[in-house]
Amino acid sequence: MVEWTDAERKAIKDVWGKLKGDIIGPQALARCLIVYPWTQRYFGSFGSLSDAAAIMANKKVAAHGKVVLNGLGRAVQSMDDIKNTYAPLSVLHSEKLHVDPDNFRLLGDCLTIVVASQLGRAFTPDIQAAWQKFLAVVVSALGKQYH
Ligand code: HNI
Repeated sequence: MVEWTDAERKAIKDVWGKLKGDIIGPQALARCLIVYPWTQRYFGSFGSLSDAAAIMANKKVAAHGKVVLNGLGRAVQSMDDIKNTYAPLSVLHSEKLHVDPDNFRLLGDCLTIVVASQLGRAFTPDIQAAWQKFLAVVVSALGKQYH
């Protein structure tokens, strides 16, 4: 069971409150597909992902980026039970989508970069530390149902 300090809880809720999900989600997913091109293999039904411009302009990528960010919102709302909250999502990514769980961390890193660029100076080392801990818990929970 993960322990959160009051400062960590506040930092994560504050960051979440500042994020423009409609922008951050699409940007993070697009960045992941561009920086780590092997992640494209799971999105064969999304149309053209032929280069960075195509990925950034792809409406299905943008829509799915919002879905992923909404999924992350569920973890923010249930910080004390992320593992159980994410159990069905973990099963889905493992058994149906067959997503290599290493990719969760890669998407998380892209998300952090996009968050940092949106928050600028407000993304202090302390805030980043809480945010990375939160993402590490999310990544671990998403990987829990793999066997
Ligand atoms: Ni992911 C579907 C959340 C990482 C590939 N993913 C979802 C859905 C949510 C979600 C929510 C929709 C589920 C449903 O329809 O019931 N995914 C998340 C979260 C992370 C994540 C919170 C990490 C932070 N997913 C990844 C990664 C990949 C990925 C890293 C592949 C590289 N996800 C998918 C695919 C789908 C998906 C593929 C199905 C898309 C579709 O609509 O066909």
